[in-house]
Amino acid sequence: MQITRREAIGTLAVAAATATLRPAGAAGEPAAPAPFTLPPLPYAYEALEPFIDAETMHLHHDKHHATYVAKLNEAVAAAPGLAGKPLEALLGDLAAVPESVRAAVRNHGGGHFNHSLFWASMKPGGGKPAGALASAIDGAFGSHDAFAQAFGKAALGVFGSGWAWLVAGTDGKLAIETSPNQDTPLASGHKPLLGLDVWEHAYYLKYQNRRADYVQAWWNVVDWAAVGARLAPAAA
Ligand code: MN3
Repeated sequence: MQITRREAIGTLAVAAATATLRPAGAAGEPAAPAPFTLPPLPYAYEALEPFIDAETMHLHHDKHHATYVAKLNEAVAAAPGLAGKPLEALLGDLAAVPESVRAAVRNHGGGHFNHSLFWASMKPGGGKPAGALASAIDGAFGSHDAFAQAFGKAALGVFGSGWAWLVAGTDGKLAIETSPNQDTPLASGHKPLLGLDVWEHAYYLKYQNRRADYVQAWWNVVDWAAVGARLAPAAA
């Protein structure tokens, strides 16, 4: 079997990268296994059709989200003091994360957190807010339609890549906010209840530049029961 020069170089590069990820412990044991894992989708890839297409779900979950998880684990492995800390704690106090890995934790840890919440905020069939959540939305925004309009406007206003959020603030009141890149509401002490990914990778295959159509379609697959379940702990 012939090994091309390119393959040989690739193999060496992988070996070198692996070696740097495994600082020798006293007994030469490999570093502890990285703790963060890619959660499986709670539904089939095609379950959100026709609003979100299966190909986008495959790429978005299996490639984009998986990469955030892998790079977050690399960052945590490079800063041993972070091992075992919950992701929410890291993202809620980025100043406490060593500067050498702070940007990586912010970007890839944020990516992991945001996407985990995103998958768990959708389901086929969607629905409408009910109970305490519906009351809180009416109280904060006047009506569900007024909320949806304001949220959509915020989502369309995100310049470049980012997220639109429904959050519970430190006072427990509901609010709409946006974040750039993979920044999370946790960084400002807010509890995210619902997030919409408006990076182009979330919609470009099906909607191209029509972000407004994507936002409008997304309302059909929001799992309001899941959002409502986050409300009680947030307000407590
Ligand atoms: Mn995304």
